[in-house]
Amino acid sequence: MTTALITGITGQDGSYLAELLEHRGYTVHGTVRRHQQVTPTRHLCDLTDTASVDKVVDEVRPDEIYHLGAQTHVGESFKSPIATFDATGAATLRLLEAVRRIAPQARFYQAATSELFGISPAPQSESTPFHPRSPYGVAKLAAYWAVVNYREAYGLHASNGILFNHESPRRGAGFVTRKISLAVAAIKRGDADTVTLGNLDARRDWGFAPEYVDGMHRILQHAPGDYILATGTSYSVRDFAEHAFAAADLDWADHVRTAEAQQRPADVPDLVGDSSRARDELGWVPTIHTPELARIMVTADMAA
Ligand code: G4F
Repeated sequence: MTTALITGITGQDGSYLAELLEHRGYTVHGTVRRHQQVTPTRHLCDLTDTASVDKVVDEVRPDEIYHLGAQTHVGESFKSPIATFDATGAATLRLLEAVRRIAPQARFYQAATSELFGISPAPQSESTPFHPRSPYGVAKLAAYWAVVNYREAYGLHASNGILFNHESPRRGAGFVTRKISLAVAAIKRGDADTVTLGNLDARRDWGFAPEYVDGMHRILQHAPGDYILATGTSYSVRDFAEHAFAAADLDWADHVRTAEAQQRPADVPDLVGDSSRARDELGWVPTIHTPELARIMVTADMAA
């Protein structure tokens, strides 16, 4: 039986990935940050503490590691840049060091991100230059190169999945898609009348998270390398709001307000991924695009 270790197992991607791997016959372990959540397969682990990271790798001795745990809020990273770097950049190095010393045969997946591309023009592929625009992006850039370095220097089976935005009804409320879908549901119920957003012009390539965790698994079954997962389509935040409100028979323009306070010191204007490599080498093909995604999220929040 194959044993997997997922850092960040309680997050959107971690929860979908755990379900997928268990369905495929894996024994799945995960790291959690709170004592109350500890079970025989859920290990208390602080990714900013080297001894804690070493301990979990030693206890689990995984065949596959999916490193998803991080401080993943881009806006928040401007307020806590150093804590973000530690939990997102240095943590990856801690885990790679633990793998190199304790479980060098383990396959290692790192949750890289389209935020690496920042202001590089769309569409972005694996050969597009990186130009991150936030402390989060900078930390993820360090993590990306740490994975490449440990692959080249020590021969680890280590890969980066450069995932473009991927969402679902399990997405945290601090991300723009879920903020909008929750607001639509609240407005429809009569509990609110407006939602206040920041940059409506930012364009993202939004896909459906369950399809992306399948891509993560495919990446680790292949020779190590770096892969983009994206739909290849681009919509603005305004477009997403329009689709989400329309799914509840509402007009977004009646309910969306904007405020300077929601803007970031630097934003990423336009992300559209070219995932040809993943399609060709992994057979990974996403099927859900932004209009359907918005409908799925709004329907789930209205039913909750
Ligand atoms: O939903 P967002 O916060 O996601 P963002 O910044 O693209 O990052 C997400 O995707 C990355 C993959 O590319 C991950 F690496 C990362 O961890 C995270 O999961 O913001 C999307 C866009 C931004 O341009 C932001 O400025 O929406 C804009 N936006 C406009 N109003 C807003 C809001 N974002 C948030 N969170 N809240 C708003 O009110």
